[in-house]
Amino acid sequence: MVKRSTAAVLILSSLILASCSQQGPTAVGSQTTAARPSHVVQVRVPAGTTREQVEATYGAPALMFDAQEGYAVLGLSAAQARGSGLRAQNLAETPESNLGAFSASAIATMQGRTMWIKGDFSLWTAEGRTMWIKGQYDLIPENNLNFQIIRLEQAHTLAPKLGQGIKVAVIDTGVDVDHPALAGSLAPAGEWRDFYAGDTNPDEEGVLGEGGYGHGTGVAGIVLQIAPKATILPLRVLGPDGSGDVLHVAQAIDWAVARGAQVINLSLGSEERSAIVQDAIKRATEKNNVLVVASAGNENRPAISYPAHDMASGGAGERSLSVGSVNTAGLKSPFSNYSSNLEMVALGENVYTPGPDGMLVSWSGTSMATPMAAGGLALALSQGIDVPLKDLTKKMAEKSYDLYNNGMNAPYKDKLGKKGLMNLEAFLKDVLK
Ligand SMILES: [Ca+2]
Ligand SMILES: [Ca+2]
Repeated sequence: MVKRSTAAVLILSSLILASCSQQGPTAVGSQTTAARPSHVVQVRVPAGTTREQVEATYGAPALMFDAQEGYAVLGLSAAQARGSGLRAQNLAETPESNLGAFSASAIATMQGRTMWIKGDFSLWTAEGRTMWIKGQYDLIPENNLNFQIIRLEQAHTLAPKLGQGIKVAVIDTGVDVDHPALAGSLAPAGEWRDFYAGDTNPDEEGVLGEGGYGHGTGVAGIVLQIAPKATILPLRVLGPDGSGDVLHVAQAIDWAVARGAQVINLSLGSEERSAIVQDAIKRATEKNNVLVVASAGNENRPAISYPAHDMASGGAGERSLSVGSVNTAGLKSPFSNYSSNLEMVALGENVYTPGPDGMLVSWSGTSMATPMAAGGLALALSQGIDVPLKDLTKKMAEKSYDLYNNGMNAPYKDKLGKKGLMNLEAFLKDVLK
């Protein structure tokens, strides 16, 4: 199980995970086949209506349906989205293009090497959840500087429950469910889901160095480096190329809420606002008190991706946090999107984390900064907070380091968060009981 072969170092070229449309895969041997319609649209459902009635009314399958909440999401063909073949055309909302609308927010892979060559793996097992023996950051020493900057050691002293009892949903490419670094940290298998393929096993699929393979494992591994006793709920919505559908992202958010996730990590984004995904986030945050973090995206644009885009203000601003990336000098990462509605940044360059097949890999992207925030929120929640839950994400942003002193980051003034870089010690001192 523990791989001790000679460390094969694999240098992989940088790549951008572009969002692109794709044909739906056929789920082999799975319980259900993933629904991958061309378009989706949300409709209101009057009280007492059944799913069958909705489907009969529109002549389209209701792929999400909740009569209590009063909504259904219909899967439409391209022709139906254009206005033919749908029985009821008085749609309140415009059909959204479904396929491949979201993509993982990691610009770069990484060096990959076999993990655990130093024999430290026992620290990752179910029995030994404490990451940092003797206060030294020596399990993945490449991360030491990153973690010193965000004050992780002090955070672990302040929040010794280390995320215990907090379920963090990682909605992503799946995870390597057999990785020794995740052993004992995953939610019960009955709660796992692969929305992309339509089965119950969210194991990563793909080839290391291609597309999004390993992205979700890396994200989960970062959450656990910050909050070593948190529980990861792996939900797969992104395919091997790192892109995924509106429908699956929305379904996964609802699923995470129903399975008791307290934090949802979305290291993914889209240039288009999805009303369906926004509504799912609203149900999570406003109705169910779940905290949602999302990445700003990696196109070096003066605008951040959706759903992060809508997390700064209004009702959608509470219990949510948009996260961009800076380097260890506090300067904007070359890839990170930036905007006056970006709330905070963390460290997203060359972050080392578990990869599929027992590997250790390094990634760069706002995708890597985001789970640092998710882990920090899990630390706070496990320890018990002294502020209203709705204010917790705002506090995290407020207690971050100022990144604009002395003209620093001048071209991006107030666009890497009002303050800037996550500081877990200052955050926890402010919010813990
Ligand atoms: Ca699967
Ligand atoms: Ca917010």
